[in-house]
Amino acid sequence: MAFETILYDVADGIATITLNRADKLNAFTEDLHRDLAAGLARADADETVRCVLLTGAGRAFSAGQDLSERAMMIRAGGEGPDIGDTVDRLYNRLVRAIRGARVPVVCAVNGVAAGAGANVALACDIVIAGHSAQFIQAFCKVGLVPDAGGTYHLPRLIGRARATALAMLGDAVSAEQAEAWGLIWRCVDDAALLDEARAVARRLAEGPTFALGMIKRAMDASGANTLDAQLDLERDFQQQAGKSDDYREGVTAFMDKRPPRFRGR
Ligand code: T3D
Repeated sequence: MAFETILYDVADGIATITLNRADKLNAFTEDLHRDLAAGLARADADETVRCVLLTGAGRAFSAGQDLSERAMMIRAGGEGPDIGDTVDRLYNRLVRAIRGARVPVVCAVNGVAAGAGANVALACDIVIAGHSAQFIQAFCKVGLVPDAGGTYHLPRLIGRARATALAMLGDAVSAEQAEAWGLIWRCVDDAALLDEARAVARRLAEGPTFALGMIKRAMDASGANTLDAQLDLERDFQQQAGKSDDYREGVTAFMDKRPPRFRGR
């Protein structure tokens, strides 16, 4: 299947997905959702893919929902759009696809990330942003509530006080501030963003994919689990990881004093 609104490329075990509606700041339409969902599914089904790198074309990562589509529906009169339906069908599916992905998802935030654009970025496993990037919970400015997992991830990442103020005021957070608050992993020079993100993606793609997938699931489970439940989960995951080829390779490589060659199994 050819994509109209994303670029999709696989090299060195990394599937790079680029949101490609630069003239509209990569705002989300039904078409972009369709292509992104298909791109993520393709990467998940391709066993040669051991990391996904998500970024945007042009000067923005994503300005969130395409409001021109919504404006047309509102102007047409009637009840207006049922955006609960689109959140359910499109944004929730997208965030579930990122969190449920078999492999780590790295996000390179190349410019402004607003509304659902910000929260899609924050749903990724490792987020790296260029200095010029900004994170804006723009929803309140159009009378909406943060979606795409914002009310889940924001308080967990930066605490309730900051999360609530950002959601209620809609102020922009610079990439530097985002790094200082722990909203993202790292803020880097704009010119170095893609190289830095690719370097992280390459390390992950050469890593123990099976264990990395379980690390992802363990981190997600910890938000709702008790310590006892989390200890049990760690036992179960460790049991499975301990049976992997990569564990054997890791221990053997350590004893041989050489770097491991993980095959992702
Ligand atoms: O509806 C549902 O399904 C519910 C789901 C909701 C999820 C959401 O994401 S709600 C929040 C939607 N997003 C926003 O409210 C953000 C709107 N955009 C902005 O606030 C600003 O554009 C930015 C802060 C992102 C960037 O500002 P700036 O000054 O760098 O650029 P600009 O001049 O505002 O935008 C450049 C162009 O992109 C402009 O088009 P033009 O005039 O050059 O033809 C602008 O209209 C367009 N654009 C920007 N954001 C959107 C957009 N077009 C459609 N939808 C957008 N979200």
